[in-house]
Amino acid sequence: MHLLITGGAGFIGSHFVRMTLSDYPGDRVTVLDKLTYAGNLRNLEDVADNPRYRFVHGDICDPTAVAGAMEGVDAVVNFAAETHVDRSLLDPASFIDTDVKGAYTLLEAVRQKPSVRFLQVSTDEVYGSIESGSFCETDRLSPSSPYSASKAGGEMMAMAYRKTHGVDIVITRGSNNYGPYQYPEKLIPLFITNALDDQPLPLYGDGGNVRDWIYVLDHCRGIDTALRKGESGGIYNVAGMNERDNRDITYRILALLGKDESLIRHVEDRPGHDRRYSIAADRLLSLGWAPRKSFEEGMAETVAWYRDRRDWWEPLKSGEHRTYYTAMYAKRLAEAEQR
Ligand code: NAD
Ligand code: TDX
Repeated sequence: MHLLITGGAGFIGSHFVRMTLSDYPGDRVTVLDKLTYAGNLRNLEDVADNPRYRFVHGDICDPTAVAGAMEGVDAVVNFAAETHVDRSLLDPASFIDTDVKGAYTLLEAVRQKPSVRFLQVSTDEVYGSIESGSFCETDRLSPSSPYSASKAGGEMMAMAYRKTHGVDIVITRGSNNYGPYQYPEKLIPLFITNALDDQPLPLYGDGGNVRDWIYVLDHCRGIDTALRKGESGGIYNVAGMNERDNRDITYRILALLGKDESLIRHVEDRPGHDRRYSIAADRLLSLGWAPRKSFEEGMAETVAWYRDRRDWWEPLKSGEHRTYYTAMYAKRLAEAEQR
């Protein structure tokens, strides 16, 4: 199989590229990536010389770049997206462009090639918050942020192209990922790298928000199962079955690094902050997938990776991230210091 992996230079996409090349020796991979602040060719260094891998620098909103990258492919796996909820509060326009218009542009191209399967990588955030129990795939979507609304829009576009044009689409909705190569703006890598530098950990609100955490490779294997075994038009939740509140995550990181709880700062909450995410993965489990990595092992490995790979994250934190971090946290951290 020849796969077009959009957003393959990002966190999850780069793991998916590595997994595909290693698990399927007959497969080829083309990556199409715009290399935004979150895209990083260093994430793909170890496959750069693989003759079954090709990189195309381009935007999924650009029909010409998409047509070129799609030459000869059997399936498209769309990871490309703007992905950070906090940034979607500061600048929603880029989310609507990539997460909705980008999906539409890819679907227009796939529509010309009836044998190509299109997998839209989506998120549990499209369901919104749930107080108790877990969402299943037939539940109503109720996104809370411009990010999750844009992701829901991308899904809707995929469903419309199936109904209207018969495009072979599959959708996955994954839980919160963690692992190596995650950009240091998301909770886990931000807190690990801040703690390594003895910088404050800005915990939103009371820290009681719950997320279902999945190790990145388990998510990739779930997407791969849906791609290869899922039914056309199928939607598959990819759950970690591992719910934790943000306080638990924070204390775990501090304990693994031997750092003091005094680094924690309770800062002003994220507007529209979803209290709890929870999804049931029965459909995907019935296809033979299950998460393999325990949270204890995955977190220990992830913390060790960031401890050993300052060469990877220090340049990111001193670049564009510094401007973003100041805009996002300076006021909140100053207020927290005054309390
Ligand atoms: P990421 O932010 O690390 O990477 C996104 C990648 O997409 C980057 O390489 C970036 O350069 C690329 N990109 C952005 N806009 C583009 C465009 N217009 N054209 C081409 N490339 C573009 O994201 P991630 O955390 O790896 O998430 C990947 C996908 O998985 C996203 O679709 C996201 O919504 C979904 N997802 C993420 C999580 C999570 O916890 N991170 C959970 C569930 C689903
Ligand atoms: O500094 C912080 N302090 C804090 O308390 C940050 C960055 C986050 N948080 C909280 C907010 C959330 O309750 O931690 C939790 C996780 O936050 P994020 O890492 O920003 O993830 P989340 O908002 O849950 O969204 C993620 O999961 C689903 C990804 O960013 C999405 O791309 C994915 O679709």
